[in-house]
Amino acid sequence: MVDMDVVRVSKRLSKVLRHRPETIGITPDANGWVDIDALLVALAEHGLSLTRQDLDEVVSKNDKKRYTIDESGTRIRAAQGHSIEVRLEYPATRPPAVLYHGTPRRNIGSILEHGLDRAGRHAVHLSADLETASRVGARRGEFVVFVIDAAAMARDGFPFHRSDNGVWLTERVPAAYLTVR
Ligand code: HQG
Repeated sequence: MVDMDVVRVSKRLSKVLRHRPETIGITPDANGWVDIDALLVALAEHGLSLTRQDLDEVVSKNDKKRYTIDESGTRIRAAQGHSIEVRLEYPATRPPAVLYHGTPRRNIGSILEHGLDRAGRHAVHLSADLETASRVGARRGEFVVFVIDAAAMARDGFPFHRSDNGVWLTERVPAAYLTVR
């Protein structure tokens, strides 16, 4: 597959596995998994014909490793980023002392006042390194990076989870644990 198609297919997968599975008539299970054979049939019925090999290529070439195929090789899900209700069931994991979150500059005031909330996704997404957080922020233009005192949050009992693709997830970040970098 050419790179452009890999990106195009990935965007479609993101839509159906994270946000709108009903657009191709599939229903992920409670943990977000979808049977791969059924997914390929549903995609083909909705205008995207793909072989299993194509799918494996999209998954392995994906720049952020957005999709996970289970150990049996029969099911796929998005590693994070869902807006559909999902239980990802990553184990609670002790975070690094500091985590980062990049966001458009216009959000500063609101975030300093209210903290970070999930905003429609199933969790707040945090990055272990500044570069990744900057890239996330830069998607929407001028941005700032918040530094999160994850050690203090963990100490205060906030659970953290690390997704299969290395994104740190937590339910919310109260303003007290945030500073602008
Ligand atoms: C903001 C992409 C005002 C928050 C990225 C963010 C990431 C607030 C936006 C992944 C707020 C939600 C997730 C508050 C949060 N006031 N704004 N109180 N609390 N926000 O896209 O973290 O390519 O749902 O700062 O690379 O930007 O899709 O989250 O700007 O990894 O795989 O509300 O999505 O990955 O936006 O991005 P998003 P995000 P993919």
